[in-house]
Amino acid sequence: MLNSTLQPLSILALHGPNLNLLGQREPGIYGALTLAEINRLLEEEGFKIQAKVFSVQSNHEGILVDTIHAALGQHHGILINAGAYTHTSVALRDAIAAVNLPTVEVHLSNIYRREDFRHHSYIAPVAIGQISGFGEQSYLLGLQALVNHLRVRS
Ligand code: CA2
Repeated sequence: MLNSTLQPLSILALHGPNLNLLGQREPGIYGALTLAEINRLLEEEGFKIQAKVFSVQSNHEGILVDTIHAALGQHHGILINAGAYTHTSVALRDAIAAVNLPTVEVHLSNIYRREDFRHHSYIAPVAIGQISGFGEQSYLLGLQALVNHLRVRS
């Protein structure tokens, strides 16, 4: 069992399908930064607030589920952009509920200004909160909110 009063906190940043293409396609929707650049920003922000951020990206639902399971006992919280699985995956939702780690859902785009099918999130009901629409800032705001939640709670 991890003791969340110990410094620094350990955070899993989980990126879902197609996010490996960031910076290469559709910059008008998802911005110009690559995933590696976003991960670097997360590491830098984490350093400032004493949180070590470990980033994983997968295009495969089962790997994302396995990674969430493996987070138990390894990380204090999860920052997740589940990509399109946000709108389809009961399996990801169940995995987050099962490990019961504080989880913040983030999206680069504002999913509520887009197609109707993006308006529903299976993750939202098992997340402590959701940040959507601020590009890479969504990740940084989400990290700050998650770390603040973990520190206040402990
Ligand atoms: O806005 C977000 O962060 C999304 O989670 C991104 C997902 C989308 O399915 C969600 O509705 C909202 C899509 C990620 C695809 O990423 C790409 C990056 C570059 C080029 C093409 C896709």
